[in-house]
Amino acid sequence: MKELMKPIRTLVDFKRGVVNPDRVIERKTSDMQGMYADELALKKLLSQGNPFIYQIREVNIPEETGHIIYSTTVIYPGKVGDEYFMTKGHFHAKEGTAEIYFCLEGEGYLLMQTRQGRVSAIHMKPGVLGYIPPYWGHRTINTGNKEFVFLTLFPGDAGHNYEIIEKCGFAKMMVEEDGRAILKDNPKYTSLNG
Ligand code: S6P
Ligand code: ZN
Repeated sequence: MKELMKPIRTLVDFKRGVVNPDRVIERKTSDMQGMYADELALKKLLSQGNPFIYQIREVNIPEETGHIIYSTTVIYPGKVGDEYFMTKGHFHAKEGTAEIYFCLEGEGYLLMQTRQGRVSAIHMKPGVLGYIPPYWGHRTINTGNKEFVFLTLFPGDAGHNYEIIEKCGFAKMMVEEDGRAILKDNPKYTSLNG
């Protein structure tokens, strides 16, 4: 029998996320190349200091069946052209695994998409829990003017597949128009089915 793992106590600050993470992953503008519709606006932002877009604060949990991995993400406020700061987005490598997102601070959208191009979006604000069913790729977008912070929980063996989104993008994008966040067709989207 495997040795029993010890229980873990994690302190989560609603404004900053996991207080003492084992690992912090930072994504800058340069990590998001090809993901925004307005490539000139992205280049401009790169020349203006390559700002951080988001940060993930992770706790060490074994990436194995039976475990539940959890972490917090902070997406900073900002835009690339008219398009709001967002995460890269991914499918789980084991696509039949679900995930829970729980908003702690700020506001934004949880944008989801199937391999067939079906799209769904949930407006997130503190207290809203978004359930991502199996087989839905997911990306989050900060449409507010302060940090958008959320907690995520997913099966230990889910894994991540970034390639589909890197190759095809999302069918929809979230842009500011007349001071409001609206969901528009993404001109750069290419369907997986050709
Ligand atoms: C992991 C979960 C989140 C994201 C994080 C950053 O399954 O969905 O923790 O990893 O929000 O997004 P991304 O797309 O860069 O991994
Ligand atoms: Zn995920």
